[in-house]
Amino acid sequence: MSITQYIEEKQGTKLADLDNKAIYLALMDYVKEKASQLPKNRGKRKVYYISAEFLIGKLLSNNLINLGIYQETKEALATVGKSITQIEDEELEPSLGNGGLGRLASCFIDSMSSLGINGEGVGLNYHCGLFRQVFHDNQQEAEPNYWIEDDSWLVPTDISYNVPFKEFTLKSRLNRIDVLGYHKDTKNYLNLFDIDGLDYDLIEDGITFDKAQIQKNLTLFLYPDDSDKNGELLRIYQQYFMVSNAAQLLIDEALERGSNLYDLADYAYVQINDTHPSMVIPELIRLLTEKHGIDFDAAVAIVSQMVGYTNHTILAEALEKWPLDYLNEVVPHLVTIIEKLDALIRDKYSNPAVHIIDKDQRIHMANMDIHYSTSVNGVAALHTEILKTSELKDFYQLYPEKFNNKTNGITFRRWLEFANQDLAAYLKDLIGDSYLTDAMKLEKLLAFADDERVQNHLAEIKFNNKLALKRYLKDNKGIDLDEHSIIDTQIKRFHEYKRQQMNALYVIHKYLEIKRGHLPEKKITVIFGGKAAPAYTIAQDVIHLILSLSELINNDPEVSPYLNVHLVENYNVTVAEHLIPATDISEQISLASKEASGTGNMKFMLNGALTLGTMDGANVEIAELAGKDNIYSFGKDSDTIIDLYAKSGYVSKDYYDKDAEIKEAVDFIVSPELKTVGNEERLNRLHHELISKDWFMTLIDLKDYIATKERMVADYQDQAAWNCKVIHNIAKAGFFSSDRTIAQYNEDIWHSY
Ligand code: 26Q
Repeated sequence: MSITQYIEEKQGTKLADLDNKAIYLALMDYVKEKASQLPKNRGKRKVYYISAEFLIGKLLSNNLINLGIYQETKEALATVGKSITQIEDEELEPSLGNGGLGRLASCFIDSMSSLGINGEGVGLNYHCGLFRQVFHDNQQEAEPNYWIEDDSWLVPTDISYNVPFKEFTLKSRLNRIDVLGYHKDTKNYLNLFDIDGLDYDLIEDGITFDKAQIQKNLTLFLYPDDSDKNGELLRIYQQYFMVSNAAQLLIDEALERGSNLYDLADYAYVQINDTHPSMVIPELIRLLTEKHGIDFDAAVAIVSQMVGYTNHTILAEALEKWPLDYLNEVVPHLVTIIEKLDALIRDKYSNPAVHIIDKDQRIHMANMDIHYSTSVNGVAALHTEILKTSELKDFYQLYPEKFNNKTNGITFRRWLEFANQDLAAYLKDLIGDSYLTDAMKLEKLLAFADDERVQNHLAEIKFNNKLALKRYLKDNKGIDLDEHSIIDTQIKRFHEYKRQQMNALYVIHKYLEIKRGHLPEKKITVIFGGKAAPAYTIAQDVIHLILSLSELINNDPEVSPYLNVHLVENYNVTVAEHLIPATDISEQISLASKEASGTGNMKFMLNGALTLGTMDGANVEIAELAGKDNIYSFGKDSDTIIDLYAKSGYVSKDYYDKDAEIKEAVDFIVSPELKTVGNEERLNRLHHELISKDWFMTLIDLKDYIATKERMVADYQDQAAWNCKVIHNIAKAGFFSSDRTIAQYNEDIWHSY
């Protein structure tokens, strides 16, 4: 039944008579009904991908594409004078994630469905999710991000579990979202557990709320402020609620499919996405022993055969270490199990670095994961090497066979087929559409690298995407984009190690050059997008610096014809889908060794932007694949940086003192010009931070960064050479398909067939 017929039959009305919202809702129902008829994937060993985040993005268009009815829907809408973008605008973007880790989980569930793997996501249904970012006085403010409407993609189920905490038991309910594969007639689920009795009235000002009322707040926010003890306890409540539900679901489903639980590992595999779901290990052991009468040692052996741990970071502060006392307050029944797991390790190994509970009575979640799992993986080749040789060295010596690399990937359905429809169509003309299911086929493009017609056509597509971005930014974000400028984009969470501040210093340098009369041949628009954690002061200061620069520069008639700066409010998946296809320069400038992988870097590459990056994370693999001549690398390498940290050998003030250009740019942060638009306290603090500490070494790479960016901007003038590089990048992006990543997880870790 077509959508037009569906609306006539189901709703007794005509497509032409519906407004945009009603059309959106009708299309959602239509897709949900089609999805409900698809059978679940059925491999014997089912994968449970447990994650605190799923940054799924809007679902309508993606589902239409995967069902193979996107074009016909577009055409049906055209007959009543509507465009599908108008309808997409009606959908609220789910707010269940924060950054790379959550977006990766979403690409992975898409790929599991597209490959027909029996694999599901398990997480929480946060009603206000991650905060909505708004700017006031050039500063970030946080608001609740309600995203669940009366009609949504969530499908209620009657599945419910009792989750026992020390003081009370909380009943869960499960909502599901169908996860469709690309042109597949089977599906999987994203399982999102929730509580009844959530109370929005607990929310006070902005995103502050009464953190003590667990029974009413557990699924209100993702990453509630944990700067006080109540906040930390709430995170433990959330994590335990998530994994207890996952473990109960997994055991129930295995029993239903004939497991005797001693063979549970034949029926289930749990992938732990960073340490947030680590409590699933003791929880599974608890359920097997207390509820199902299996003895402790046998339960440990069973669970150790069905768990894998993915590490996404080497930043010490992100590796969770929960005080034993806190767990005792929330889930004392897990503490006894964790103590036993620790005792088993202490019997075997005397090295305190590999114990689970440290001398300060803190539980190292990653350590528990590594001991009681079959697999430990990093998310890019360099990252995995750093884990093996430095961060997790002691563990690598114990279990070399567990360590493996799974370089991240992205789903090409969302990040090419949907987000860049003109490029996708042109690629089909040139090389056919096999690249959609076999991404390595993109290499066929190499044959056209020097073809002037193809180069020109790609440039035209890029320009049209800039025009589309201009419309989007004008209508939704109050930004006036110059479509004739070079678009230089840095989109990611604000964090010092990602070094948005280095990009801002380039902007200052350029501004001063223009003021001195050194005018660039081509205008540059530097675009930022991203949120900063509300308690992360320096990251907030960097946001403030960029917003202040934006006000100063865009309003300066001498400068704005050559340079613009924008920070897009409330960056999310939808914003990324508009920015990435329109971008020329992809900023991937983290301090080498600090960015585990990055996935935005892959999206830009696939969409024909050239990378300006350090040799960090997956940038290293991008450089190897695309060829050194086709990306712009700069900066110190990871060995040098790791060595500098080991020797405490970096002194930012030395760089500031010895180079007039660096000093000039840094000092502009506290200049009278900037202080007229900015907040003195924030600017002073950031200036001081850069000179006196600069923990993530902004100044060490600044000169090289500026020089490389200038070379890049100059190279842009030779459009034939530039687009030849673009073609090399697109052609070699196939490796970064999440279908490849997931096939490798399955082959090496999950064995789900
Ligand atoms: C930890 C403790 C307390 C509160 C919060 C957290 C916390 C929350 C979120 C720690 C880490 C995260 C998210 C990490 C993340 O997104 N990492 C990114 O993962 C991507 C997918 O693998 C990589 O590409 C990025 O390099 C990595 O930064």
